[in-house]
Amino acid sequence: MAPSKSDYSAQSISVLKGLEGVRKRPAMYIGSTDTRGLHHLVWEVVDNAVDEHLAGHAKKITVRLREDGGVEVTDDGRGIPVDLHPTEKIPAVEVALTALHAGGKFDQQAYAVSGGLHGVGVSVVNALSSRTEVEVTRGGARHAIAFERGPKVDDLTKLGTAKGSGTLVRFWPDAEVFETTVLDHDTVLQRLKETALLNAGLTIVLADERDGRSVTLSYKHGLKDFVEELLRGKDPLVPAIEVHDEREWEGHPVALDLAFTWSDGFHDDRLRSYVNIVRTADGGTHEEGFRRALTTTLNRFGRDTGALLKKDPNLTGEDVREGLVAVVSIKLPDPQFEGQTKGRLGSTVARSYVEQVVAEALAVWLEKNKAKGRQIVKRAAVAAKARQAAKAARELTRRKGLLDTQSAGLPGKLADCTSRDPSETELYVVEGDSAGGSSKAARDRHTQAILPLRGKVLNVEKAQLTRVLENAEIQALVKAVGTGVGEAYDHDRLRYDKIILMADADVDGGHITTLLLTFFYRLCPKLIEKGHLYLAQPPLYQLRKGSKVAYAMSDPEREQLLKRDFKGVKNVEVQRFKGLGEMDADQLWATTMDPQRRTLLRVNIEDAAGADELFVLLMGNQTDPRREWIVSNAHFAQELDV
Ligand code: 0RA
Repeated sequence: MAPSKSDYSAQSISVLKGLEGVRKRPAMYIGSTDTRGLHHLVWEVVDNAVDEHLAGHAKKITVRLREDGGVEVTDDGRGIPVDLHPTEKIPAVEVALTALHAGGKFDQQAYAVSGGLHGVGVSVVNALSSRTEVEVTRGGARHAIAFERGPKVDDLTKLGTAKGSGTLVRFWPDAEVFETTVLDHDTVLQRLKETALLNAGLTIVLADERDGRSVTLSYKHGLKDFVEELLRGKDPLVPAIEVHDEREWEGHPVALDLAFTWSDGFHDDRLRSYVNIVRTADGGTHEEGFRRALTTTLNRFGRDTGALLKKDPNLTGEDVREGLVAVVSIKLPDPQFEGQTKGRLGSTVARSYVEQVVAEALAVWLEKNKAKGRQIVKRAAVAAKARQAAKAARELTRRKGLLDTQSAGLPGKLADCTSRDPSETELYVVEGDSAGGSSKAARDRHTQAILPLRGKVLNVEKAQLTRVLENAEIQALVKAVGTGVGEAYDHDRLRYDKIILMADADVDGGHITTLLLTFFYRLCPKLIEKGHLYLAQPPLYQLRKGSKVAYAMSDPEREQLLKRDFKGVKNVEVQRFKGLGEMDADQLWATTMDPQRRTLLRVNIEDAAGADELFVLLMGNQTDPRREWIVSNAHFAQELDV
């Protein structure tokens, strides 16, 4: 039978007063009583089991979400001690469940490096649960004890003999406390996955008995696997660089686990940081140390090896973080958290420690991987240039209130179409005056407008968007399109359904297309996002025998046509078009402009990450013909038969 309250010693009464306090002000202990606070209970119990893993014992943790709303967390660690607590004279497991911050587990010195310092304690979970049951297997026997809303309701009893060791905590979050007691599968899964990734060799099972879903999470390579996850299928520039360190720093036992690389797949950074296995969503001193080390070490390496030229400015933190994917996990005793959600590490020891260790390790890695290192530095330098150009272009747009179309009429060079229904119209942006001439002759003048741009004028240095905007050709383009650019962009003013860039399939044509795409991407990305920007696909070859004519976009296609459509035919006349200007109006119509027969590539920004990749690519020393980079960026330009 459960003892009545009067059975408790004076000490125990004060202990229970503590738990009453938790019930009165739950938010002080778990942040809130909404769904976040609810999930906090699970993290608390799981973190205790993870600590047992970090102490070198538990290998497997099972989290069961029960049909009746309860949660069960099992580990195969040593088991919470069941012997009598020396001063309290009650079983240690009872102390752990009823005393706020009780027991040796929470002794900072003993668990300095193995985490476990963050928790508010499993007693808080007990206080906020309608019922909590704990089963401990230890010393050849299985024991059980139970609590309700804090106080013990069943004394510790031996259930029988049992092999092995471990702890089971089963609790039912209290509906009197929480706004909701329904746990979210995905939220739990994500957190457990993160925990498994940070603890190589630990197996975590999530068994959701409410719908039968069961997931086993186990990662061999830990942080390397984590970086792999964060890459989400994008290729890394180099295999993840790993750093593992454990030492005494300014009198504190500290440890660092780190894995990082870069990817062209995106242009923000994907940096995750942790302190004692707890996520620091707002960063803090450990992240600062890491970033400083990256910036100073890469700048030094860049200067020493000439990857950074004399005229290049130093790389900034932002530059070296472009495309960075990193997981920083540190352990230190008594970490100080700051900010409203306590998501930022404030402890200053972490900054100098991480900076020092990363700077050393990265310098060693760079020494061994010089070519890759230069590539990393060069990439950051490109990012810097792109950023400067974009900033300058934005400022210019703002300064001039530039290019909002109300201010001026249509450009003189525009051969507009007669239709005023923007849903059926197309604007061909054509490089060169001669191509402009043949396309004007070829077009369907009801729906197709032609704007010739003079290539030479346009062929300005790529990274200089500012100069592009001052360019008369580009200003004509903006006026024809109608939307304005930058902050003045107004999608409803778009004058054509399709803006089609038509350039020669050679290096110069590629340059111009690259420039125009960069321009659209930076100054009217909406137009791309909404699917209005296209690339025409003029052919490279015409094959003819008598009245039989075929066109090929590439050398392989030409060979294929010769083998298939002209099989056995002698003396096929093969004409290579050096540029659009070499095609007559009929040829241009048949191959590139007739909506029934042409192929257009729709410029398609699938997601922001892909766009960033494109931008870096465009801003780099990318000089290949358009066709080549489109092929290698298939997610950007999608083939479409229109
Ligand atoms: C205190 C001391 C020892 C283990 C634990 C607590 C412990 C706590 C939890 C919570 C969930 N699972 C757990 N497993 C172990 C060490 C006792 C010893 O020296 O054997």
